This record gives sequence, C-alpha cells and structure tokens, in this order.
Amino acid sequence: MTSSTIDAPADVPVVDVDPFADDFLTHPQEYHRRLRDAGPVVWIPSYGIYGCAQHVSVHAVLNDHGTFISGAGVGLANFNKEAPFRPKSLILEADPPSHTKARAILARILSPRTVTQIRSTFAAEAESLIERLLQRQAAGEKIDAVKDLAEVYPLKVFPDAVGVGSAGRENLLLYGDMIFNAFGPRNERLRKAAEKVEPVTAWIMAHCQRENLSKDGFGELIWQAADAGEITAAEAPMLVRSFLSAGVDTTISGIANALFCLASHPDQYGLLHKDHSLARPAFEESLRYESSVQTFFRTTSCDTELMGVSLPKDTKVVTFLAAANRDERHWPEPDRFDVQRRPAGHMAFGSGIHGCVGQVVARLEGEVVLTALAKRVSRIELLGEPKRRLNNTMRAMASMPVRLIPA
Ligand code: OVM
Repeated sequence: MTSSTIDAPADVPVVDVDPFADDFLTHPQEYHRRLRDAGPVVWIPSYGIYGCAQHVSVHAVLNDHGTFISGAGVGLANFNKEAPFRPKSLILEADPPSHTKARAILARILSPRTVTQIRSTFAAEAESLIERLLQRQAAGEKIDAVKDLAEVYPLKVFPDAVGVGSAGRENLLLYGDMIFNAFGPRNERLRKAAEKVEPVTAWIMAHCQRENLSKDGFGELIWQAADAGEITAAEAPMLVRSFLSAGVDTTISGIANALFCLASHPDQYGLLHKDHSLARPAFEESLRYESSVQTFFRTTSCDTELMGVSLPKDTKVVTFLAAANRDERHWPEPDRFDVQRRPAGHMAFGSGIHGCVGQVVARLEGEVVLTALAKRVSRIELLGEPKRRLNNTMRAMASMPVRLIPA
C-alpha cells in the first residue's frame, strides 16, 4: 500500500481497502461484498483508482473496449506513465486494430477443432495421472491435490501441446507467479517473485524460438503464421510467449480451486461421482465460485461516465471479476457452490473482445481431470487445512493434503 492516499473525486463512494494486501487476498469475499454494496463504481483511495465489483459494471467496462482500453496495461501500472515491466503482450495489452490481428491467429490455433484433436490425449493423461496417484497412495504415500495433481497435469499437457520440451518446466510456474503478481502494485510480493526474473525470463524467451519448439505444436503454428506473412518474425516469439504466460498458472489454479471446492463440499462431489456428465458444469461453477484471475484493469481513453460516475481520461479502473461472480444482484444464492447451477455469464474468463482466447482448452483440462476423478474416486477426504499461495492477481493454492477414496 502507498503511504499516502489520493483524494476522492466528488460523488463517488469511497471504499478504503487494499485489494493486494494479505488479508484481502486471504479471504476476498467480505471485501468484495463491501465493494459491491458501495455501488457499481467506487473509488479506492490507497491507489487512486476506480473499481467495479458488481456484475453489471464489470460487464459494462469489459464490453466497452473503446473507452476502457488495454493498451495502457491491464494491471495497476499505467503504461502511458511508466514503462511496462516486460515488452507488452501483443494480445493482452493491445487494442484494435493490432489486437484483432493477434487474436485471430491465437483463436484459430485454440479452436474447437483443435480441442477435438487433442481431447483423447488430454483425457488419457488425466486418467493415467489419477491411476498413478491411486497406486502411490496404495503404497503408503501421502497425496497433495495441488502439488501432485493440479500442478502436474497442466504442466504436462499444455507445454506438450505448445511443443515445449520437458526440461525446466518449473520455470513456467515461476514465470506465471511473477507476471500475475506484476498486474498488482510493486509490493513485497512482487519484489520476491521478481528476484528470479532474469533466468526465468531467459528460459521463457528461449522456448519461444522456433528451433526450441516441436514441429507439431501450437508454437510451430504461430511461426507458420509468420511464414505466411500474417505477422513478422519478431512478433512470432511474442505470441508464443502469450501461450506460456497465460496457459499454465491459470489452469493450475482453476483445477486446484475446483478440487478445493469439491473436497470441501462432499455432497457436491457425490453428485459428480454419480453423474460424470457434471464434470464440465462443476468446473464452470468452481470458476464462478473461486475465480483464478481475480482482477484485471482497464484505462479510460477519454473523459467518460459509467453508471452515474464521471471518470476522467487516462485513469485506471479495476474490475473485480471474482466479486462479479458472487454478486447477489445477478446470481441466486451466489455463496452456494452448486455443481448443477450452469453459471453462464460468469466473468472468470473475462468478457468482450479480450475474453479468454484459450477457454476451450482450459475447459477441456478441467473437464477431463474431473471426469477421471469422478470415475475412479468416490470421495476426496481432506487430511489437513488447504493452504493458499497468495498472489496479487491469481487465486492460487500452495497445498491440499488429501486421501482419494477409490471407487
Ligand atoms: C499474455 C498474457 C499474460 C497473462 C495473462 C493473460 C489471462 C495473457 O502474455 O498475453 O491472459
């Protein structure tokens, strides 16, 4: 938190919270309620930013990409005023028309047709991982649902699909922790994550080069777009970087949070175990209930008005995606985890032109992991208190000791 606070503009409800402090990140729900109840648009004095926590206002901001732009950064830092901590993403931190071009290439690679092609491999990996865990457990080993399952699975299937070799994949975890911290303030958390920045960034950038990518992965398809003249040879590694930035930590947290939701709601796990077709809706509900990405920012491109509040040009607006996903103005009984809910319209993948371009792959991973679990495990028993890994932006988990009761 900054030592001084910034004066509130007139006529905006003030909510004096630090969305990046340990206490907020540990149990965000009560803070999210305060933010929502204060109004659709609030002022957060500790950072001098506007915030939206209601579903209606988060949706409004994300669906007006001309007024609420991404090119000045989607974290707290305003790239019009300070240099980005790394070269800007060509898709995340960009606006039309350049965003449109980058998005089209990634959308083509991460298409429903691709999912059809990778589905059986992704499903087989999920099944064999659950099988191995049950064997290790039968041999007397303790299983951690985060370290041994939620981290292992995406770290296997996604870099495989991109075409990254298996050595050094732990760099992807360190990199993810760093960039999702970097969307927040330069607090102690970011400083700690950034200590390792140089070797990790060097590893990531090396693995964006064509010669270090397999001939049959998503990475090579980016380079083929460069061959075809759609992008330059300098842009190709930057688009591969987006795969490596956005594709691992997000799905690890998505799966970890889903396992946490299911382990702490045994009745809901029971429904899934009885009916495996609930795997997909259960994953979706856990994204609503514990959204991996908690916040993204936009920057105003002009003086504007949002739901009765005047916003000056070039000001930061934080959207609390996770708060929108528990807004009782939008959802019946939002604090109930209900695998039968089918929560269409949740904000965990964002909304509008920047809505997650990899969501079909993320959903595939969630679905096949929960299906494999539902088939082989009748109950997930929590053996100790699950521990969170605090991150400025990501609702992440550190550990979750469990016993998987075989079906
Ligand atoms: C990117 C990127 C990085 C982090 C997250 C993200 C959730 C995208 O580099 O394009 O989307």
